[in-house]
Amino acid sequence: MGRRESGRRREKAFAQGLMAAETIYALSSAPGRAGIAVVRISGPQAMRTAAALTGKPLPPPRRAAVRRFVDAQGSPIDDGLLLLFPGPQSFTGEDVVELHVHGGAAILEALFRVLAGLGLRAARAGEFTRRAVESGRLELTRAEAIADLIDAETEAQRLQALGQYGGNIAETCESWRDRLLRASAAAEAAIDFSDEELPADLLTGARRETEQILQEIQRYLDDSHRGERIREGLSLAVIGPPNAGKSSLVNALAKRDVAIVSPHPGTTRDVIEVRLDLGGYAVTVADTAGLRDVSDAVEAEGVCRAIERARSADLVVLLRDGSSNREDGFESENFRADLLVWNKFDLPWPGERDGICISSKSGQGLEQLIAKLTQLISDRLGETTQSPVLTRRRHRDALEEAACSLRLALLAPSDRPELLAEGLRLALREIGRITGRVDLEAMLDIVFRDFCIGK
Ligand SMILES: Nc1nc2c(ncn2[C@@H]2O[C@H](COP(=O)(O)OP(=O)(O)OP(=O)(O)O)[C@@H](O)[C@H]2O)c(=O)[nH]1
Ligand SMILES: [Mg+2]
Repeated sequence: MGRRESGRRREKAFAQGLMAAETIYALSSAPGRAGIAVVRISGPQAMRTAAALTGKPLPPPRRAAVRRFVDAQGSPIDDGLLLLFPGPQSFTGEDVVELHVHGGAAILEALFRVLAGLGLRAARAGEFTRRAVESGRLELTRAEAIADLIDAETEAQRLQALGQYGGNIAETCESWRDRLLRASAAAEAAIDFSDEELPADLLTGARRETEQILQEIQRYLDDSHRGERIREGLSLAVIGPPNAGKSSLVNALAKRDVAIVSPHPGTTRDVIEVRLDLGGYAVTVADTAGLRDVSDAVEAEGVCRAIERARSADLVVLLRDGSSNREDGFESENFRADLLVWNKFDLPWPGERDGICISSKSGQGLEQLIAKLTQLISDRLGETTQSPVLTRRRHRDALEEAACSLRLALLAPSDRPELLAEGLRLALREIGRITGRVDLEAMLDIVFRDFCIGK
């Protein structure tokens, strides 16, 4: 490390030390008019602040007390509840105070003015959770799970985030860490001591354990990105000939007018996306231009985009007009689609149709279609209650690096235990990064980039 670099690190550590000593506050409930607003305070001045705000003896820890909150002159701000969580048994590990006041803009404005007057600082996005991680109260993966819980829009996302908050990934990483540390100790011993001084199967045992862990990590990596897909949502493309009713179907699924519908073939030109909750899964549904040979340059571009989207989507629904007698050229065998759906069931049909039959207009068959799509998604993702999954690119990258180091470690010849030890060391480092045991500061910046204020 260069001198400048080390100087910068010292500066950063110093600034963080100062920051940690600051007492912070934030509105932890949603902004806007509300019955109740929860304001959270964390830091060394928290208890003193609570006393100054109430002018009364403080209630016992974790017991709600009704108090009148007052400003520096003793003028009332509002009546509410006061709750104290002395550190280190608090969310952040510091002294934490919660004020439940009425959720009005003027009350909060007055309260924040008093808090600022007492020398407190408004919290930055994610700062409470960040302090919890820094004080060792929370692993990084559980901090990420809090952000995911807040952002969860669907049942699958909620269950997955809850599982991660419960320690799914963290516990697995910790157990790999423990086992790798033991294997590592064996490899280090083999470097320092001669064969005669060591148990005969010490190194073979360490290698066997390394192989086993490598297999387990590989199983996690081979999960077809299930966790990331649940978190970020799957993509579904609706494609088909012009006028089949693709835009009408997307509107019916979204229960609102997202795309323009008209009797003119070639209405939709761009890919129009809408995010939906389909049977508990987050899905981005794409309406696309009707596929046909066209000379119009704009529509041709739309057709190209539709095909591209169909190629990249996780699921493709081919929608055709069941009422039409005319051949549309979309025989399912020459077109890759996960589901064939016939539309316009409300009109007279020339004959039996093979596939799901719906009417985007009347809503007939839509429930059946949604059930079928949900089943396809869940088949693809597996049950959400199944074994823990990687929910972020960050986890996957670290595990891929760890697997790579373990593979190299296993290539080490038996008379070169130092190579085995080095591979294990590198793998340990990568796994430690997932939970924040290693490189905590660097990881914090990455993880807390997309947090909200008051968390
Ligand atoms: N009777 C009936 N008409 C429908 C149904 N779904 C759509 N339509 C009509 O079919 C016409 C075309 O509908 P769109 O949803 O615009 O079709 P599209 O597949 O998006 O067409 P393009 O964007 O041109 O590719 C409109 O006049 C709709 O009102 C249905 O279930 N029943
Ligand atoms: Mg359309």
